[in-house]
Amino acid sequence: MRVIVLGGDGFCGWPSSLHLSAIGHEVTIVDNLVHRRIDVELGVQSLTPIAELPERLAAWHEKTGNTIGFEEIDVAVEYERLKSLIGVVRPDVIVHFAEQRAAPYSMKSSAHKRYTVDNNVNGTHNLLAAVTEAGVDAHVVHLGTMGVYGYETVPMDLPEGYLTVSYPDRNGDTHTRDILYPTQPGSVYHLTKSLDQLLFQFYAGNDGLRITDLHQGIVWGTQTAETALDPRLVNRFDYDGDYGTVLNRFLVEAAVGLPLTVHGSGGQTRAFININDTVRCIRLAIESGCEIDGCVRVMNQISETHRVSDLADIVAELTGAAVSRVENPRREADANDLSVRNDHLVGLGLDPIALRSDLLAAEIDLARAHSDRVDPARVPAESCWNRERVEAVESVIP
Ligand code: NAD
Ligand code: USQ
Repeated sequence: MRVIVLGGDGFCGWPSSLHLSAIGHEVTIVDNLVHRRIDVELGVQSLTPIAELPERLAAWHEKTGNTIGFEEIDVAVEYERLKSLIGVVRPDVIVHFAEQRAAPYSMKSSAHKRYTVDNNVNGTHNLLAAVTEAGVDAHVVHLGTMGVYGYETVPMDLPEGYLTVSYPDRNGDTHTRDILYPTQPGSVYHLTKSLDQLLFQFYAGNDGLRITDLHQGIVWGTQTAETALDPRLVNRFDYDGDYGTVLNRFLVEAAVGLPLTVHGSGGQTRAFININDTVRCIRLAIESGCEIDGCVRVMNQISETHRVSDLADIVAELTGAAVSRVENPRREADANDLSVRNDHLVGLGLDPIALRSDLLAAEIDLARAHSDRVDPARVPAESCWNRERVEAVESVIP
């Protein structure tokens, strides 16, 4: 299949692009390289030394003989270029990773909130409008987030996208329908993913676009079979207080002798997925896409759920690291239960990778190998969700 990967230079997009190319798909990456500029803005660098994208692509060709195309396009701004590329490539599938994806970054200031909304909502809408205007029957596969459901404890396994509701009409007869699960985003970033859902619902209904929205959990791990082929293909690994995600942060903190930064009580339960499963799920979503008809297909892309404090305890036991309970900069429930259905992807063949000590140990080894690249000053999570959180965090600074 011809596949355009929007955001193909990023943490999930790069290994997915390589895997799709390895199994014979014709891949074109679109990226405006903004995450590399955000690294400069934040004064951080990926734990792993990532090559420039042209060098990555040349290394891939050298190692495998496969060619991946690249177009530097800002999908949120350069609508005409995006539309024309879609018209020329006539892709069977467009995978959309190209969004600002860090919740703490989205909450740093009004400017960061506005950038995140402008970038993510315009990017998604430009894509849908361009596919429609170009008249190309491409299956759009979007990376959404589990965070659209919110994290209040509910007495059910979270369904995949839709909630079946029954309600009485004015004659007292009962009607049943599926509605989008009520969203409860916990940050401006998660809010943009909630807005994306409405854009998808509209274009699926109005223009018959074939759309899969993958509600992904927190990704952990770094390397895949393809990124491990050559040091120039290494995947990025964010550990800093804005872009680092919780388990990858704990692994780096442990590797460099810092305490594990558990926010609040650590009772937050979240869904997780290893990067190797992310890549498999993208393949499964793409290769099963012809069956979609009429409404948006939503699949929960998760392998398992864990409580943050349990993850800290597992990493501490493996490494002897200290666990530090820090004031939570986020406005979120201190503790929640979470149980999630992932029947769709399991039904398509996903065999989820569970957290295992050998996999965690491999990540810690990787972090130790690159420990000279870790800047301890960039580890604390300093982006506070609101004034009340600023005051709470400042009140405990010694
Ligand atoms: P990332 O920041 O590493 O990758 C995103 C890529 O998109 C970057 O290379 C960036 O330069 C590019 N990009 C952003 N805006 C763009 C624009 N306007 N035009 C062109 N390119 C643009 O993030 P990631 O971790 O790879 O996440 C990819 C997607 O997966 C995101 O949509 C994110 O919401 C979703 N997701 C990620 C995780 C996770 O834990 N990393 C979990 C769930 C969902
Ligand atoms: N946390 C800590 N200590 C840390 C960092 C985080 O206790 O050092 C806590 C947070 O307070 C939160 C939980 O860990 O309760 C998860 O935080 P995270 O940064 O790992 O995840 P999140 O902000 O939700 O965002 C990440 C990705 C995002 C994706 C989302 C999936 O950055 O792109 O959408 O995971 S999900 O969480 O399922 O919505």
